[in-house]
Amino acid sequence: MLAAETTARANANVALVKYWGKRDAVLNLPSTGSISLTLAGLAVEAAVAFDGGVSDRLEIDGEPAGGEEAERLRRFLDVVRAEAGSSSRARVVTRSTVPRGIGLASSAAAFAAVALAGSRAAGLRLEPPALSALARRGSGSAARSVLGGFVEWRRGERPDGTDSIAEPLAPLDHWDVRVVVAVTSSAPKAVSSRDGMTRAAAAPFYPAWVEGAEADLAAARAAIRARDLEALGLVAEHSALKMHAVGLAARPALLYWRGATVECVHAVWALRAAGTAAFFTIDAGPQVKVLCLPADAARVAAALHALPGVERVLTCAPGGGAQVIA
Ligand code: 2P0
Repeated sequence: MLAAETTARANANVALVKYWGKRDAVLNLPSTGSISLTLAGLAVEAAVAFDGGVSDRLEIDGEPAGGEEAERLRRFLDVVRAEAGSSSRARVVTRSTVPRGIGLASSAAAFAAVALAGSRAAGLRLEPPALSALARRGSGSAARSVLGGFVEWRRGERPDGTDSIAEPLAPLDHWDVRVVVAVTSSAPKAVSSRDGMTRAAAAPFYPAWVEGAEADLAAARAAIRARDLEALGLVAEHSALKMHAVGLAARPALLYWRGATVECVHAVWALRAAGTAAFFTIDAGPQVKVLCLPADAARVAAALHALPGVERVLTCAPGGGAQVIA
């Protein structure tokens, strides 16, 4: 007997120590662990019902899903069906408050929401570790969006990935910080994260990237525990710059930045030189995300907004984990 339609909501997350490279591309097992902060307000809601029919019917933000996006969602529904021992086709409707395809982690929020809604709709009640492992199959970073606040996704050692799951590093109320997002381009990115990771893995600096991860993870864990913004911010900048440096040395080279991205980096360093604790990170796109304290968020947002090429600025507080809402 299959459950009726279930709706779940999940937030995007920003990695402070990055996931960039896979040890298994089918199971989305990472070469390194990563640490993130889940962000309030950048959410995806997913309604899923396994209601039979001849094929999966998929709607994303009011439009029928197509192409690679639809294929990826169908493959993920096959994983949910395999876990639930079901062959029933599904109806999936997702609605996003994250601008899509511009490097604001909409796939993390989407696959975390579909994993929760889909597993419940298929009659499964997964605990967070199993839910994280399921979400990971849709998109690696979705493993982290299952949980709220500061989260670590463990690399894991097992070939089946059962130990490559996200764990909470601190409860949501442990430390109130802000992430100010400067959007420098709304154009869809030219190279997907998946392809970027494949290219990076063949780059000459990749072994150094993997080797440095454990030290970065340890520093970030300690900084979060101690609520030490400078320590966390400095390791976040270092992790992001190393990730992008690996891409620069790849063949063909991988450069996600635009001119305004670089201007944001300099603006963050200028804020810091003038006494404001602000630290950037950059994902697989040209947007810049700036970690700061709540009291400094308006100043940081104003400084970024004033830069030529910055289209808009969003300020996000820490957000909660994935939830069933209907
Ligand atoms: C992260 N990114 O840790 C890194 C940093 C982008 C840069 O995870 O192939 O959509 O689905 O596992 O999770 C974005 O990549 O990639 C990402 P897949 P995903 O947030």
